[in-house]
Amino acid sequence: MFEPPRVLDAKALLDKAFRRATKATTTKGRTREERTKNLAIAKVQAAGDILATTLESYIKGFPSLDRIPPFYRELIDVTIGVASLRKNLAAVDWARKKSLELARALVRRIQAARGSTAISAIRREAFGRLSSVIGQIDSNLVALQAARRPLKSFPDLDPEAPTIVVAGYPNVGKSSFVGRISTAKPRVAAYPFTTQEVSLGHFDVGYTRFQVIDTPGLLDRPMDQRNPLERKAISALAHVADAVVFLIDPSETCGYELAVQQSLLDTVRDLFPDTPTLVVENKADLRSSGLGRPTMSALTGAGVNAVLAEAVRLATSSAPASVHPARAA
Ligand SMILES: Nc1nc2c(ncn2[C@@H]2O[C@H](COP(=O)(O)OP(=O)(O)OP(=O)(O)O)[C@@H](O)[C@H]2O)c(=O)[nH]1
Ligand SMILES: [Mg+2]
Repeated sequence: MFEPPRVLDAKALLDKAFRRATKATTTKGRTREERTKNLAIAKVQAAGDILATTLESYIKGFPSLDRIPPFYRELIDVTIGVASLRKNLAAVDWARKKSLELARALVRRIQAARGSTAISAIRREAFGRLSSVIGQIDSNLVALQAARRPLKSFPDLDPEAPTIVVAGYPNVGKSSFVGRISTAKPRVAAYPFTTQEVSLGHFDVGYTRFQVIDTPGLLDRPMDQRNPLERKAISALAHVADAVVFLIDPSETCGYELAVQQSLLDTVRDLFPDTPTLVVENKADLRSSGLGRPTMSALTGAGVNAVLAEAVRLATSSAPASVHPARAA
């Protein structure tokens, strides 16, 4: 989803900028002093420009925190912290502006200077002060580099597409259901803070593309067996879910009794309090509970279309997942 750039630490960044700056050349100038001056100007300008453009590319390469969808915002908060990412990016932006300002001011002073010694002294001062500015953001650069890996691991969800999340105990038939309704082979993505992966399928109704998220290992056991980070990362799914399809296996061939399946349903409802949940009995070819819930067989296909139609209705009739209606006090 996100491809943040590699971020150099202060020392490596300065090495890069100064190495390039030393290569700056000019043949302009009629006298020796003029040439010395123009060369000093070219070097200071080059150093300032390289630092500023590199820092700018870092800022642009990270997600823009004010515009990212709530799902990703929450994942960022769990993994690296929105406030800390914001602080590090702000520090980098400060150094970017400062580098440009400094380079400009010192170029003006070189222009006004007389004599090679004075010119060289200002040039050295410029490099020293640029080093000091970049040195001050070393820890921010290091933190940004560390933030790359979690950001790169975020699953690539389309936050605009109406989204159906499929939940239920292992072996109840989630993947069979998702495979049956998806038009293409589902894509698999790592899920932050869990050893699990989500699998993303899609299908179209008219011109609308729907997203289906299969959640093996995520929404298939009690949340109290998880650490807080995992719990938060899982609850971030509430931001993308427009409807939840919860599969129950009344045949219990999945290996879990109906009673424990029912209590997982309660957990999932707590996780998605504002999302309509469709409870479906799967494996109707084997058995149904007779409780009047919708039934289907992901194996034979019987009842799948009706379930899908109802899920689509729920996913499109509710408010967008990210909007939580204000509750009356
Ligand atoms: N008889 C019958 N078997 C089914 C049905 N749906 C799925 N199965 C079988 O149940 C087993 C588990 O199905 P999956 O679709 O892998 O279940 P799952 O919920 O994705 O399981 P995990 O990925 O482990 O969480 C497979 O052997 C399926 O063939 C059904 O409607 N009827
Ligand atoms: Mg599965």
